[in-house]
Amino acid sequence: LFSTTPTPVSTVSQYACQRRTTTKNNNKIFTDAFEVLAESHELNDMEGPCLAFRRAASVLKSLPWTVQNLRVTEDLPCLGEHSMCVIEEILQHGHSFEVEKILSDERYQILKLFTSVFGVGPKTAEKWYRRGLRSFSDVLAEPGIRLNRMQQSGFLHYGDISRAVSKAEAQALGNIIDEAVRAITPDAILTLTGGFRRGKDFGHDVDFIVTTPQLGKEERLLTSVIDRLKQQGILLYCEYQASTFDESKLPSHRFEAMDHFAKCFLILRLEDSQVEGGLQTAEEDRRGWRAVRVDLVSPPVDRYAFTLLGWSGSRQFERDLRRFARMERRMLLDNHALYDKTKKEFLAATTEKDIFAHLGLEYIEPWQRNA
Ligand code: DGT
Ligand code: MG
Repeated sequence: LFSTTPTPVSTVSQYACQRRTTTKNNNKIFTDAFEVLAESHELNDMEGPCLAFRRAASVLKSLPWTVQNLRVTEDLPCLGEHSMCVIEEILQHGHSFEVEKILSDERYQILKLFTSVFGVGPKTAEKWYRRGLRSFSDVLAEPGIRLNRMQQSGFLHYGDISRAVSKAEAQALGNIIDEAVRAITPDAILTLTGGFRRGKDFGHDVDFIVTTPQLGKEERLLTSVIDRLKQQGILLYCEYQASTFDESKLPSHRFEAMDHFAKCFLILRLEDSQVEGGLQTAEEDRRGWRAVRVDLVSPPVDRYAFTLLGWSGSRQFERDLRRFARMERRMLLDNHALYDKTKKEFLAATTEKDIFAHLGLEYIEPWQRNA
């Protein structure tokens, strides 16, 4: 009649969207190790183990306490045998030998170096590595290699854009974009999203959503903003992608696929005088400006909430929102829409809270989404 083994009370959900994860990470020593393992598997095109380590890292990031012995991890979800071994090694020796080995591996180091260039993904990095190229100068001197425009800018501005963007710099860029957007459409909507919306102090880029209250009026907004930035002489690089959004399409299963809204990937010139407290490094101070990566996405206003939720991240939070919707609710969620497969209907939303409510999830604030 009674079960002899008590059911463990697991308070930590396997889904990041049911956990609150601030920027304070009490288990950095473990999550850094898992992230190296995840990246190493990603560079070897092994998606399964890569995601498993990312999930393990994400669970530990959500804990308000530090893991101090292996026993406490037994009730935690998403920690497989391999992850447990890594935790055990770190608890015993202060570091993981497996992780040390990866970090000192030449192939790993070179692939990390190559993929740190804007426009260079794992496939290109692998191709260069196979050709025997081992440094930036090898790549730039290799006769048969044709860099695309994005990669050329990536090398040109490498120093600047591989350096983190501060909150003050993100704020300054917000002012610049705000001025540009408002000159075109005074009632435009501009929202800072990505890592800075989650309360991070630094980011690799600055992400914004721009749209208009009047549906359809957003269609030419982004190209006008780009023209204006060009006229101001601060546009160092621009890749514009026109909208391919089709509202009759069901939400996509794949997280990795980008959304279909009009967007642009930019490199902007930020002047020292525009940043409160000035630019960060001595070299930039001397020069008087730095280059910064900026992404703008422009959805129609009736998709604003889905875009905001989708671009606020973190990536792990987004993956788990979609997985939760599919596995627990028979719903499909992406940056465009939410679809209920049982009712066979789209569920509208004007705020992020509406989307959490449709999914039957407690609302998680942006600063609690650092999964
Ligand atoms: P950062 O910039 O490194 O400080 O960190 P985040 O969180 O701002 O990351 P970022 O800028 O790469 O992307 C911002 C959000 O946009 C991210 O959390 C999810 C969304 N996003 C970015 N890239 C993709 C993508 O390839 N597919 C999908 N579905 N979403 C993406
Ligand atoms: Mg970002």
